[in-house]
Amino acid sequence: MNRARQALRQPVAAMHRVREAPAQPAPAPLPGTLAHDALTGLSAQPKRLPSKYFYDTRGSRLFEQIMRLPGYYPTRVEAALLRTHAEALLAEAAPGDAPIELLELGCGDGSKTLTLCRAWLKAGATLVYRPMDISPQALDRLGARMARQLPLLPVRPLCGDYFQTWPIPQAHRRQVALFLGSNLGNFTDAEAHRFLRRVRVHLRPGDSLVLGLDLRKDPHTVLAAYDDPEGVTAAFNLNLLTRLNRELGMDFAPEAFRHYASYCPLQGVARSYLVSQAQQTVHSRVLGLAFHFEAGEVIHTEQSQKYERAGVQAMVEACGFAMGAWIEDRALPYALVVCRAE
Ligand code: AVJ
Repeated sequence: MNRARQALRQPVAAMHRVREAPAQPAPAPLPGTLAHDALTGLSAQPKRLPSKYFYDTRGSRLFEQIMRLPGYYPTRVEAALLRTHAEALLAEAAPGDAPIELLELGCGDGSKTLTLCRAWLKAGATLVYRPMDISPQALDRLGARMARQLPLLPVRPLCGDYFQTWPIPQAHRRQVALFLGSNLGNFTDAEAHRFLRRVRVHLRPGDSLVLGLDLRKDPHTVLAAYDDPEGVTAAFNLNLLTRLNRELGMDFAPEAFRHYASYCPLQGVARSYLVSQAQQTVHSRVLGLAFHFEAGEVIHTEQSQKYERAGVQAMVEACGFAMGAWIEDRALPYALVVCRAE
């Protein structure tokens, strides 16, 4: 068989990642880094990039803009639930009057939690607020805001990976962990289970985890939350390419890709993609590699699971929790779920 025929017989996947001959071969990136995840994801079929890389400085600012969009209901609905049901939540998540260590996993800008803490203090709780985040800047901003708006609340931030910085429980304190914003929905099923099990390992009987979860609803409503006419979500999605250009020396032309959002009501999953508008090849100086795109080929960049009650109950029970209170907005289905460590 001649060489040309052999080349034709190569599997298509092998042709999608072209190793160029760099002056020096790039060292294999370490697992858990952007370089590693981009290399793996862009070599895969279909291509994917992890959504956790959305949140650089510009991405975080764009996400704050998303949270103010008229169509992005989760933030507003969750904030209203926390405001309206703060006392019920306190009674469910931390019955009795032991002092509470409130651990917020991923702190965001803290406005929802500010309302919650104010209500809990007013209800007589003894409370220390421990926002956890990998971004020191986010924690600084949050700390300053809390000091201004709720000076009576002790705030002790924890910077780093949740499970590496998780504080050792104190005998007389109850830990209440908060994981809001339907952030759990970005995980695959397997990742969500693993995450919940790891949280459970750190808690003791009597402690609890409060989840904020977006629920299944009219597909039009969900889709509109991920495909705004203002184009903010598109900019948020495309910013991932700008980040790869900066951090991996890539040459993506963001205008050569388009944001595409979908919602599958059967699986209850919203998905976001970047669609290549032409056949093109993109290079990375850092990786010493090129990646080929067909016209219309997609990079899968995010999934947001929408839940239903039975599924949540099965999931939290499989992870060692008992499902406690389920506080739901009926108009725009969204729930605060108290998961009790037993
Ligand atoms: C912060 C992950 C919950 O999935 O709804 C918003 C992020 N992506 N619009 C979500 C997001 C596009 C958001 N989470």
